Amino acid sequence: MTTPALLPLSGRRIPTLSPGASSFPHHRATLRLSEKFILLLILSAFITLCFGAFFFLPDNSKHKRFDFGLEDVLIPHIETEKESRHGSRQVIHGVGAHDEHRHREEEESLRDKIRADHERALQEAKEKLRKSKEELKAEIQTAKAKVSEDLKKKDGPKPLPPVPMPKLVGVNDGDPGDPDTKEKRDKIREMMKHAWDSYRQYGWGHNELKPLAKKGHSTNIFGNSQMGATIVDALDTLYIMGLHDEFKDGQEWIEQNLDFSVNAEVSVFEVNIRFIGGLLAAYYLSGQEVFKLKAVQLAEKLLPAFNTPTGIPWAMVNLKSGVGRNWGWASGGSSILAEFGTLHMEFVHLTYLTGNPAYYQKVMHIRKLLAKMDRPNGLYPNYLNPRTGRWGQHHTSVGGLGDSFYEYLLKAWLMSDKTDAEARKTYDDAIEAIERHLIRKSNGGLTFIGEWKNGHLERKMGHLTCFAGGMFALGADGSPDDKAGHYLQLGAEIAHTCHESYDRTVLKLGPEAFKFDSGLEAVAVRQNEKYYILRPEVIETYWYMWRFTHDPKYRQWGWEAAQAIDKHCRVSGGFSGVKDVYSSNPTYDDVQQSFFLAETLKYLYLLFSSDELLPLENWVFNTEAHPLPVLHLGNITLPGSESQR
Ligand code: DMJ
Repeated sequence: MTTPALLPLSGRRIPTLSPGASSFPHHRATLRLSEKFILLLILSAFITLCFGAFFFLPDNSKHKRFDFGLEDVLIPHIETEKESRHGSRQVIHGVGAHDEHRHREEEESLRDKIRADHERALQEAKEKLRKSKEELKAEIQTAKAKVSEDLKKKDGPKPLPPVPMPKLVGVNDGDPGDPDTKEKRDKIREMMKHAWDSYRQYGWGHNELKPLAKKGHSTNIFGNSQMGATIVDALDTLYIMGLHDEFKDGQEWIEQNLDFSVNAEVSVFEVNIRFIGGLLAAYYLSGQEVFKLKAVQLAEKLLPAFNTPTGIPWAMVNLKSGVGRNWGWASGGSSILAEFGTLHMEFVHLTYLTGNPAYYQKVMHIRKLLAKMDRPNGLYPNYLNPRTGRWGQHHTSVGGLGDSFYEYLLKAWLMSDKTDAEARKTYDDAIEAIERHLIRKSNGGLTFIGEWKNGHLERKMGHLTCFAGGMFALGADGSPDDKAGHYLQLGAEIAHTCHESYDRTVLKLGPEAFKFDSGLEAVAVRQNEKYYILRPEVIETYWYMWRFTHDPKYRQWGWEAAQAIDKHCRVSGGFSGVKDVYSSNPTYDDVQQSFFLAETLKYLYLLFSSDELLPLENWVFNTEAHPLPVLHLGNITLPGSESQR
């Protein structure tokens, strides 16, 4: 197994992997499929060779072909060649010394070509031999799926069917009214301008920006692609802030440059939440068709990731070949709960917009499979093996690796206009188990959510986990046994704890993870947990709490965070993460994360806007803060849903 180099990216920990590393046992019996595949390859190499020999080997055969009466086809070609070389129409009769020399050269180059073809075929066969059984299987499955897809597409891409646009309420200015709040909101818009303009100037088209080096940046979640992640992620924030020129600029780039036929291995989860979510939100807000089309084109490229024995998707997929695989560090090559469990919102919208049942069916299949599985203590482990359908290590987290799975259960219910009762029930049951096993109060009275590891509770909470305060508040209404007040209170307690994690630092910015152990409360202990990378979760919770309570402290806390970001993370080339929030002289990590524009600045802007802007009764924010409208499906049946079959 490879050792993960854990990079602080988004919700997930992304390792550096040695490609092809596999812990798969190569038993004789299990190799049958790949043996067949290899035999097939060798056979095809041999056929290529014969084919080459037949067509390219040399003069005798050519002369014979003249005798067979193909002159009509070939001679005019030779004449034309002659004509162009010598400027006269001569037919070749007889072979002079010069011609003989030329023939020998041609023969020589044909032989070289055949040799090269042969070597290439052998090389390909060798490469196949190096692949694991799992990779070969995935390739075969993908190739099969591609053939059937191509057959279906024979008569070209079909235009998307027109569907009724969901009711779009609250796409307005959201003027907060009072001048002080308005001033704060203007400041947030100015920060967005600075982040965008810097990216526009130094990183345009790259996924992200290095604000100190003033050049483009990309992480391995986007493979080696240049897919303009920041543009796509930022679009809806630009739109709601009224930055229309910037929005247009982004739209133009997308129209002209965003191409998914790239040989890049990307994270299915990240591409879904940032790109598909971002494009869908931009489509709904602006009504521009291009965003919908691009979202659908991209979604098609993700579908091969679901070609696994269980239908639980791979974590990564190559956009060109469709070959998928998992991170080696993820409990023996498992898929990750927060990744395969964070597709539902976008995929339901894709089926709604395209009429293609595949998206809906894929995510419902995941839900059904999970429903059938045993859960230790009612908890969902973070890892699931897509080959065996069994849980990996029994680690449970409401932070990284688990977080947005729970979020999407609740949001599936909200997005269905509260008709998806199954999603709501699954959410309620999961939260009940989380409360019982993971939520505790520290000696100092701070409520925290720990992590379940190796049979005990680790008293540590991640910055990522802080989103849960907002989730509890959002789920309060509709909770069983009339526990709405309880969940709103729980949301408030988590918001308070997370604010403490900011307040107990020098920079007034929160660390990546903080402990509740041996007298230490809400502070990071390990050096590699002291960084802040422009993450949104704490501000996200302030915003939800503000919407549900209108307690002014949430605006105050949000403003403290905004000021701290502007003071400590702003540089001339954009905004950067910092490596130690407990140091008065921190160093920068030199990355302007795309989620800073998609989420952190959007939540801040909404915090200082009126509730009329994107009301929560009509919009559900995906985990990357891209707003998607509630689908009033009461009288619409999604293709592929139970009632259709
Ligand atoms: C974002 O990409 C999403 O919010 C994701 O769900 C987890 N975290 C990052 C930002 O921290």
